[in-house]
Amino acid sequence: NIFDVQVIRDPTNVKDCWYPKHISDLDRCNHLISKYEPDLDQDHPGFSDKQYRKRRQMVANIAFSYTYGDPIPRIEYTEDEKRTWKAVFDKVEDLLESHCCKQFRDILEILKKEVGFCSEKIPQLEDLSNFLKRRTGFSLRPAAGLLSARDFLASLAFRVFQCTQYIRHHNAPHHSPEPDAVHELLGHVPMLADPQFAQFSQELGIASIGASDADIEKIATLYWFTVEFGLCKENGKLKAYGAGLLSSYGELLHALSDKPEHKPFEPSACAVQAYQDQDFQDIYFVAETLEDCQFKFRRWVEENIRRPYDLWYNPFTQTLEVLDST
Ligand code: TIH
Ligand code: FE2
Repeated sequence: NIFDVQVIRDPTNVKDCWYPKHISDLDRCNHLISKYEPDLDQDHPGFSDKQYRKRRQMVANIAFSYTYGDPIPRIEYTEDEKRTWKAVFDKVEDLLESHCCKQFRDILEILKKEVGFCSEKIPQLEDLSNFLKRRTGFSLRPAAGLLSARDFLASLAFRVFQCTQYIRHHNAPHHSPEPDAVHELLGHVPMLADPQFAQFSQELGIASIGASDADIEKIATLYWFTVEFGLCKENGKLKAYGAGLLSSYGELLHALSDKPEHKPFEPSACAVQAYQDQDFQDIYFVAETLEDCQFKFRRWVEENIRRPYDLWYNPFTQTLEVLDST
């Protein structure tokens, strides 16, 4: 079983004494959390579909053999997979004006013009990675599944976004219990092409480097309620900017309805809020603006995350450097 690699590589040894210093060290930041995989989770829509599981493993294998600097291998997607992409894409487009934030709407236009983003074909990671490099310096690398929060957040410090490449099961296009390529490409990529949001994402990553397990949990929770499931205001109306909403028309409708609770974004409350990772959220945090969310997060990090050193990312060498405070 290819998922056994997580047992061989022990993440607990990594955390105290090791963190990625150069972008190529992300080759070692790929520990998987396998609880929601179709092989193990009976509620997964692909659990009883042998063919789906085989396909999933094949695509995941690309990520297992990927190393820094490789072009991301292209995938020939099946007709089923293309239909699933189209079903989500078309539906989200219907909800674009009424439900999605301006940053997302604007960049979707650019993606359509510049890389032929459309409902008819599933974009390739390599093409979108190149697009992002030009826009914000973000790049993508393939991931085999859901990664540990520590590894996933660490990659953000390097402006690297780890992306799954397989497609959700065709029986449940409206919501996937785990990340898939529809979620990454439709939900995350447009937002990572926005300079301010890219900066915020990187700051989440840098805050996580060398943090304690308890702090990682808080930063991951903040990540969850912002980058994944964040709402913001636009001319007094609620809009979605979280990728988990922008790639799930089921939850997008739910999030802006009056069913869930909406709370103002406040990092110290948000960081300890219990979250739902199998179904729609019961609660969403609403930012005044994305800038406001970034400022509040920054202040929270300064006041709450203690580390014996300061770090900054040197983009010329793609290295995290320790700032000597003595
Ligand atoms: N629920 C999201 C979707 O259907 O697109 C995928 C996920 C985002 C975060 C966790 S799972
Ligand atoms: Fe995500």
